[in-house]
Amino acid sequence: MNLTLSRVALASLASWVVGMVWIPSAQAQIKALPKENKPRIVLLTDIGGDRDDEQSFTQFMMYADQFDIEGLIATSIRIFPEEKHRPIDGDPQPQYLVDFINAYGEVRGNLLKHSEGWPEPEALLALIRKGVKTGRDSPFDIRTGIAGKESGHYPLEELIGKDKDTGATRLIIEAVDRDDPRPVWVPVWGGSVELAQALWRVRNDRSEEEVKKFVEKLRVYAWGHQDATGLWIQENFPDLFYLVSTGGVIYSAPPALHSKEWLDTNVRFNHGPLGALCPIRWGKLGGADSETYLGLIPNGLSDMEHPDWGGWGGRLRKQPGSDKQWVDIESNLVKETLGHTISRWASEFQNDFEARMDWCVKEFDEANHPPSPVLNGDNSLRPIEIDAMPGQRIALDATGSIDIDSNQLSYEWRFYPEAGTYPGELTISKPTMPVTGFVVPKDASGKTLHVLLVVSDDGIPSLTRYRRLVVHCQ
Ligand SMILES: [Ca+2]
Ligand SMILES: [Ca+2]
Repeated sequence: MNLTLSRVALASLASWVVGMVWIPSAQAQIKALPKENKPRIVLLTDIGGDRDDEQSFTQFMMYADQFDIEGLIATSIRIFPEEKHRPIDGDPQPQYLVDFINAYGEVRGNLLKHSEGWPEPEALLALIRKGVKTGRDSPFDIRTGIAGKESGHYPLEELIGKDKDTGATRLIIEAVDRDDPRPVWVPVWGGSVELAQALWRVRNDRSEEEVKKFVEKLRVYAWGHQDATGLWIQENFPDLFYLVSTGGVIYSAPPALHSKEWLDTNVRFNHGPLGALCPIRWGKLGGADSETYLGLIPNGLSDMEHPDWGGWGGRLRKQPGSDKQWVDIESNLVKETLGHTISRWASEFQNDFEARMDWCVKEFDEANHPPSPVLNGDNSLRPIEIDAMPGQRIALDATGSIDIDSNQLSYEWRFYPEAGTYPGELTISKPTMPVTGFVVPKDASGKTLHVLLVVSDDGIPSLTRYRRLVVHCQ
């Protein structure tokens, strides 16, 4: 018997139980991402209040194989009038995280039939921390970060300071201090007091140089300013890479993509215990907080070190006067309205979510998996940046792109003007052929052109992956 045969024989054996540990027999199909491609994440969520956090967390867990999750922090709840039936008083609700991760633990064995790298539920449970109650309730201006007179917010000095450390703030500091060159992303779905206290502590205890080093390793993507600490952080740590959006993931997408019916069909029913926990929120899928991590999914489209390049997490612009603080964009180039920079990709990231929910319950052969595009011979996910002269012809070649399910692939080369600086048109000669090219416009000197390769399969649902070519015109 040769090695291949013996592997097949092994894979065909039924699952077995060793002691109390369940070992799935099926072999993982999609290889684990290399560590350097996985973003490190410490999540701050006010889960248990507005139900969209539960929706966003369901989707977040579907990418647990793509991320290195290093912290899950339950933060203070804002009490919504619509959720008055929930017996909560603003105290953080880590139990929600526990429940979702336990449900994830029940489907993890099936997820491993589709890809490698799904973390053990026990490891995730160990990362849960409870933040502090901050007295968040309405009204609060999420854009300006200024609390209304009746906000009920505790004053800043009651939230951060020398005796305000918690397990949550210590976890943030430990994650950033860890000997790992990758930055730590902190998606903020509610208030940011735990992050503020971690920064306060580091600034209090360390030298200026050490604080600088700490801040350089942090990346924050906050859905609005939801307590008084967001502004405090921005004012006190102007060099901190800090994104604020209030876009709403799919508010402006076709309703069919975020209706109750979509959610019931693709997530809530017949997709296992994790999907079953996902609630309906205001009659549909809200999930606005998801924009804080959708751009971190390694799909070849976004590079979150460049929030103005655009991707599933939206496209942002620098706050006037700052190099590190970013806000929502409204571009007049293509009538991008608030939220459109995200919703333009909605059919693609919703299909992706749908396929991954299938992974919770289906065999590999019964579900779809994304294609792997190759750009000019490069099969990494990285953007390719080149220098070129005006008038120069640039070859575009997607040869070698594959689909693990052997689906038929379709190709689109797409000029992405909003992401670059060239205001004119760019003609790509055969935009749906795998091999084509374009000529750098004569008047593009000093400008930047972004060209996307968009590769979709014909599986159910159709899945899409991307590559990005950035041309710096000399
Ligand atoms: Ca939230
Ligand atoms: Ca496929």
